[in-house]
Amino acid sequence: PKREGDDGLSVQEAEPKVKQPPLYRVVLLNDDYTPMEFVVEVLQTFFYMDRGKATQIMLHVHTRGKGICGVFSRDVAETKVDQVNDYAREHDHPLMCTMEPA
Ligand code: TYC
Repeated sequence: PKREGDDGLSVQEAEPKVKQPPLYRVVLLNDDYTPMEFVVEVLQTFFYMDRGKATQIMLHVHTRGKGICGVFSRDVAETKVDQVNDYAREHDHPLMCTMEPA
């Protein structure tokens, strides 16, 4: 940073770098086969929603095609996506979860 009397030649000072980590939306996609109750259970289990909030998000996804489950750092978002997709597959449901830059 320039200061008065700074000829810019003496010292290379470090800028105070306060870079926020990029955030990602975890998105749930609608399909015709996954039971509504299963989706509510997923939202409660992996996103710590209460039953009312989980039902609201599930119905939003059901009617609008997709919906945001939460916003997280990349590592956490990737883990959530894998947890949901693995859990859905284990139960033979086609439910799909993805992530996108927030
Ligand atoms: N559309 C599904 C049904 O009618 C319910 C559903 C909701 C599925 C949300 C996926 O992400 C989803 N049984």
